[in-house]
Amino acid sequence: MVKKIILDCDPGHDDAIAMLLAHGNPNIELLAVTTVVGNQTLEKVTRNALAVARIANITGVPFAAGSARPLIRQVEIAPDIHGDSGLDGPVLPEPAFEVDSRHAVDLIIETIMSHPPKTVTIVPTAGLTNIALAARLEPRIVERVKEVVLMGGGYHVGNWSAVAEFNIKIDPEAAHIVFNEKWPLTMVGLDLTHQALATPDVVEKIRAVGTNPAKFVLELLEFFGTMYKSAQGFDYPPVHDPCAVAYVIDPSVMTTQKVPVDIELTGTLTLGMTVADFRSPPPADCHTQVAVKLDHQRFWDLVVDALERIGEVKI
Ligand code: PIR
Ligand code: CA
Repeated sequence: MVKKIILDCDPGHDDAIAMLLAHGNPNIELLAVTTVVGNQTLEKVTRNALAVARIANITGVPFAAGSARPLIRQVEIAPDIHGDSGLDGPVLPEPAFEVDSRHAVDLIIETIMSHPPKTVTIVPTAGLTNIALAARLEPRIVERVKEVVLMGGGYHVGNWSAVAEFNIKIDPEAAHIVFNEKWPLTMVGLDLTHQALATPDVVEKIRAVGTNPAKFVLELLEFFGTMYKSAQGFDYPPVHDPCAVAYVIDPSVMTTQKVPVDIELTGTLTLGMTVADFRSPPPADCHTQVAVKLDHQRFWDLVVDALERIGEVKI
């Protein structure tokens, strides 16, 4: 069955690969791409999203810019990992089309409300500002969406503090809203995405595809790998965001566990922590689950398959 998704992102190297996976996989219909401040400023990540659209020949999908700052906190960006442009490494083409005139939050709401109930999945791969605002502006979306599958958080380690992950930590109040609404929510956190390493065998498979979009991915991975090595000591970079898309394509690519998750808003050491309660059994009304174990081979096969289907795109 084809899954309809809205991708809310901050490209971002791994966000760009998430876009390519969503576009190239035949079981995904990309309804909209929305952007939010995160890895870089809203202006930069939006420009990057349009550049990726051109590289992969994504047409006929509305792209809209959203929140330029978090709900309460000051803007925090991640140039140490994503560079000054937010997508350093490859040379980016000029966008082939313009952003939609609507605000991302309006586009998210209109997209969900104009489709039948329980048919649209929201896939956030960035801070949750837009999604929180959408839930507050049009509360009926909470009942209406099929599910929320997000990259963010982690029940074991952080990457923006000892215990907090970037996408949650940059707008913890928005994350609190999103995790506490009663929609089915899957947290694809660092516990899972740190298994999605772009190992040398993966890089070789992508190289073998031999197209321009595949070359773009190689250039992204090369920059991302170098930065991840110097900033966080990883031998190979973890490619977070496409994991959330992969779960929507085929949930059996990872194992999950049903547990309540809430967001820490007042801890002095733990602000933005995704506190997961692994006590058994989970409460009957538990609407959240966390991703636990990735099938590395099948995950990367999905990415390579998407690139093969996208094929050559001449710019
Ligand atoms: C990745 C990100 C931010 C900071 C670092 N150090 C690494 C971005 C990725 O785009 C992903 O969505 C998430 N935030 C991982 O924390
Ligand atoms: Ca991201």
